[in-house]
Amino acid sequence: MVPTKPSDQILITVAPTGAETTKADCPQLPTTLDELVATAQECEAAGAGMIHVHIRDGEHRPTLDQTRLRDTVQALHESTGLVVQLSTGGSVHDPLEDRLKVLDAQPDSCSLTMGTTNFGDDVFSNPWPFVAELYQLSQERKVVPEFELFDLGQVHAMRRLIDTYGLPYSGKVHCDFVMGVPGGMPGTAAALVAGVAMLPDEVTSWSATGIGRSTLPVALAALSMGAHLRVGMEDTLTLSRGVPVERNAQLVERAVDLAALAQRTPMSPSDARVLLGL
Ligand code: KMH
Ligand code: ZN
Repeated sequence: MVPTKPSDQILITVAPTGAETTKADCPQLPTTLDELVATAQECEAAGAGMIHVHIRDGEHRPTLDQTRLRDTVQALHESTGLVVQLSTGGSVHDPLEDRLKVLDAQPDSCSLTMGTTNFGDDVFSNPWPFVAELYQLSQERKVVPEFELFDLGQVHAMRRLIDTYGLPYSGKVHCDFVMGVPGGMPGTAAALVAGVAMLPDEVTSWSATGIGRSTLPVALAALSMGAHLRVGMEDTLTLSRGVPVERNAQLVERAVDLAALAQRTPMSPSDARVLLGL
């Protein structure tokens, strides 16, 4: 089991947009490049060190368009210091070949989900050959993967991946528990404890995020175990029952406040780069 040694610093990752919420349902969701950049700047000022990015097209629909991805990485690098992580998960409708091409946009980091998960009424497809190809591509291209764990079996798959293909190019292994997706593991302290107990020894850092109503229970459980946090409108659209999130920075600010209670201070983007081996 990976020791959860207390650290006085915490990496807060913001996932501001996601691929599942429509602009029509949530007009405050940052879907244009200008909105994304403004959100990123505000979240960096509030304490975020990394941004997990999904982009949208001119109609606010999820896209993996290469030009838009490259422009987004460039704009975020020019206007913030944040570690830029592009989603390779995309939306549940994105073809695997388009998801592999995300690395062409040369992000600092990419998400890399460790297996297929029922995702509400849809299926988030991550067959083993795809996972293995994407991982080897991240090694070749020197992109730091963040291993996304939606279920306990995926912790074991990460073990298999590292045993088969070795460490990421950075030598660091950072993973993120994404909990409470209908079809994945529940967003509970018990599930998090079980997942952490299964982490390979090679893991050097881990974070957690809880979807919807599990956001706060997962954040509090993760903080109690010395973990890092991911927050953002990809994962939750309310601050409390009936109170919508108006700005992603509100969720970052809340994470900073919770971390302060645990006597942890937010990591700067440059410290985040050290943590991730960038
Ligand atoms: N949109 C979900 C189906 C990732 O970004 O890598 C997948 C997802 C995971 O959000
Ligand atoms: Zn995502």
